[in-house]
Amino acid sequence: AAGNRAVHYQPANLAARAALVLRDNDNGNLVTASPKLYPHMWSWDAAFISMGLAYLDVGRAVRELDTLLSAQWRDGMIPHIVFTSDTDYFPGPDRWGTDLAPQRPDGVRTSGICQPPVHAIALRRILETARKTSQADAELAESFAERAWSSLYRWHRWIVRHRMPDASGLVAIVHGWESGMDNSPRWDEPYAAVLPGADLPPYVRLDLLQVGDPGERPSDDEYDRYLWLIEQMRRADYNPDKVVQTSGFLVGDVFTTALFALASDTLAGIGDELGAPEGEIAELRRWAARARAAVAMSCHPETGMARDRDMRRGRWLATETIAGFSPLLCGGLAHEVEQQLISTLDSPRWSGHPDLLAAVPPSVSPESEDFDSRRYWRGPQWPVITWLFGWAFEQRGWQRHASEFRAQGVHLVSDGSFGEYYEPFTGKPLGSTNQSWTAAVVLDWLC
Ligand code: 9WN
Repeated sequence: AAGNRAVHYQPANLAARAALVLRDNDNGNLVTASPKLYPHMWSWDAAFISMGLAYLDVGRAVRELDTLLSAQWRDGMIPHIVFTSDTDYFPGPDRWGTDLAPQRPDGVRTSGICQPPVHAIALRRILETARKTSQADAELAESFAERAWSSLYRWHRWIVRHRMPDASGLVAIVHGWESGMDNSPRWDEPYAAVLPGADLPPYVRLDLLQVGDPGERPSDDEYDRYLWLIEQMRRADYNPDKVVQTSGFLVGDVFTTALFALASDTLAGIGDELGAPEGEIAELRRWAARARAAVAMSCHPETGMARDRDMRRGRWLATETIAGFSPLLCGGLAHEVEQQLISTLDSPRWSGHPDLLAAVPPSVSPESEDFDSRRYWRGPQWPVITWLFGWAFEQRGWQRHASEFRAQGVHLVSDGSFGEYYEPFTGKPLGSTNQSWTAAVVLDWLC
């Protein structure tokens, strides 16, 4: 049925199929991000996946986050990939070469960068789900939360200590992969300044063997830059401060900053319930306030859209992408400015575009000259991103908007293929099918 828009699953059947995707991708202690393209655990995928697993088995959801946290680096960083023994993904652990980094975790191989900090959001969701099912589930989730809280606090503290290097207050990333939106036009300008050295060791891309059309993935030129940045980090021994000093790519990521604000407040709230140390809870709230202010400060004076910042060159990056709506995730704007941003999101330039199959925001506006309807983060719609905005809207009391996003998100995925991302006009699933985080958000939408 994959990709056949004539097929349309009813909610109960769609949820059942989503559960099967998670079961099929489960290797016992981790659910791989997808069956073939991504045969390992990814950090922010794992957060969404655990939230989906909670609807099936709270113990299994907890095990997923336990697996991720057992790969946390000694300094607090949660790495972006936890590797299984599968060798079909490139770059694998040998190419990352993190085995020599002094802060690496014992007994598991990981990449050497991170991804957006959405884990506290997943923990909140797991607690809510577990409390609705049974007393035993609630106790299981709560005892996990007690165990995990300080690990998540250390993760947020790592971001503050090592990734807020300038006065903008934005969270810095040292690789486009850290944003989770790898080849977004957001990064075109900073990547143009990354010039791969002649001593970049040769490599063979494996991702192109898994997708039918290379036009759905980043280009070779982009991959050279991705690999060159890894080379630079290896040479800095993955020392976090040295990496920030030496990386050819250092960008204040406004979307990650908004998620950091949202997740820090969420973690503080969980901390209140658990009786976590008051000083640490207060710190989380201060970090959230600072990040929220940084997101608001980044907004373009005319369009109101939030901007990333090239920290190497001290320049705002005003490309028109979904990240421009970051302030809606975490708040912090004056009421009228926020209303204007919501109108832009709903307008024909974005979710209200008349040609969209489902009225959820694409990764890049179809009206932008950067838009490419099939290429990864340069135009397609990503169900997880819709989920994030919907969840944030619910927290902010915008129930109507949240349920519209949920209904339209379900419409997008109702073909039952669980695409990684979707062509916005036809709804064709692109990249991988049976992508775990897509299945997870579907469970959250429907259960
Ligand atoms: C690189 C796993 C990950 C997601 C990212 C998505 C993609 C990897 C890749 O897949 O990135 O990290 O090889 O393309 O961009 O958001 O976490 O699903």
